[in-house]
Amino acid sequence: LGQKGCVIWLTGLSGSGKSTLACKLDQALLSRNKLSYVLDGDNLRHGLNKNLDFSVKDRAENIRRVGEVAKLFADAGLICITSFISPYRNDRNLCRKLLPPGDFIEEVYLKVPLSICEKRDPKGLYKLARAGKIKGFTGIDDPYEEPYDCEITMGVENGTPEEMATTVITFLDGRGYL
Ligand code: GGZ
Repeated sequence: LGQKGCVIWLTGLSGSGKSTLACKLDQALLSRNKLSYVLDGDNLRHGLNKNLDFSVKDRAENIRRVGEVAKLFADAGLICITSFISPYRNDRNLCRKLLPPGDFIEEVYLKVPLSICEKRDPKGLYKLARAGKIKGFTGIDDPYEEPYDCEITMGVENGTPEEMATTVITFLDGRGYL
């Protein structure tokens, strides 16, 4: 296969652009004949994790399972892209420890201000959260803990999703994953 598995762990608020970046990364890797797979709320929270809600405890379990599944994909030699808010530093760090040293995880923080995410509000969820119709919404009445030491931090000033994907790909290339 000529490919070493790894995990690209995207983290950031709802509306920060994780799904869009995940999709662009997936396409960019495919065009380089690299096998990749995106794990996100659509394929995990609706299936394996459908018994989990957004409490602190269930978010931790959501992220733990995502980490374990991502590890399996990486073991299989794929580049696994995970797209979850993963708001708690401790949960993310536990996932980091699941992967053999040097094999993980390139943590990519989409640092987009709440005001911009809230303006985008693609699913209208921020509006519902502000109206008190969703409780414990990340950024509104639930915390997002910024990474201290992630590999890549990017925001709107770093260009289009395509350009951000190129940045991540260049980084992976430099790490010998491609
Ligand atoms: C945050 C919530 C919540 C609450 C539902 N808080 O924009 P979206 O819709 O697609 O992204 C959000 C998604 C977050 O799921 P994750 O599995 O990524 O979260 S975590 O990593 O914290 O486990 C949002 C929707 O689910 N959503 N309720 N209370 N986001």
